[in-house]
Amino acid sequence: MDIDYKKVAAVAAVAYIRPGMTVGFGAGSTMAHMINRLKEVPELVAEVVVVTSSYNTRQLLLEAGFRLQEPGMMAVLDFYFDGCDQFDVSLNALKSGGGIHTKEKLLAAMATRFVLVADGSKYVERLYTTFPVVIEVIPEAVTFVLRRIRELFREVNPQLRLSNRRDGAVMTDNGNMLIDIWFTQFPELAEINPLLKGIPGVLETSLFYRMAHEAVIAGRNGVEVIYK
Ligand code: ABF
Repeated sequence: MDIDYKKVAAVAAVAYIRPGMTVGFGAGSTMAHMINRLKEVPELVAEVVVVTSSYNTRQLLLEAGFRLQEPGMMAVLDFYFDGCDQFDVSLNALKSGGGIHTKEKLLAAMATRFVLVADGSKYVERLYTTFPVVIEVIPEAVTFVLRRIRELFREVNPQLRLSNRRDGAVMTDNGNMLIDIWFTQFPELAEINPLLKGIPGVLETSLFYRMAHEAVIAGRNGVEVIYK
């Protein structure tokens, strides 16, 4: 029988949460596993305030009976948990799947502890270019941003394409567009976000550069916690 390592990691991550905490959750199936596990602990449902960047996760939290707080009312979270597509030994993470990385990155920045929760197969020595860096761009800026990216990254000549969210929607929750940047080799990771976010019209990228404090992963070796 195949073991769902996302679920194993999610169940382990729930152990961080205590009554009285304010906790943020991102999007994806790993977060759904965390919420399902939390539902089995009534005192946590009753005494943990939750925040999320994702409409789907919001629905799961409301159905589970949690008290939901709006991100705009918060400045600090005790924890922010989120899945990812891939992360490396410095806890740099690519979170390109949901198209909601702008809000996810906001909550991650608010958190005293930002914890990635994932199947161990997402943990790699160095990020692969099998995932794009996705940027959220205001619609008026798309053509300009495409041209500027080609100029800035001419040495590595990334492939660019307008993309959509996992649910097929073209516009983000914020009414903006998404551009996938496919590198054949990553430039210096530290330079990617400053270069991209320096382009007028770019809101945020799906590269979470050294933001996470730790990662809870599960695989054939059981559960491991990875620190930077
Ligand atoms: C979102 O969900 C994205 O950042 C990331 O791509 C995806 C991970 O989904 P899953 O937990 O289903 O693997 O957080």
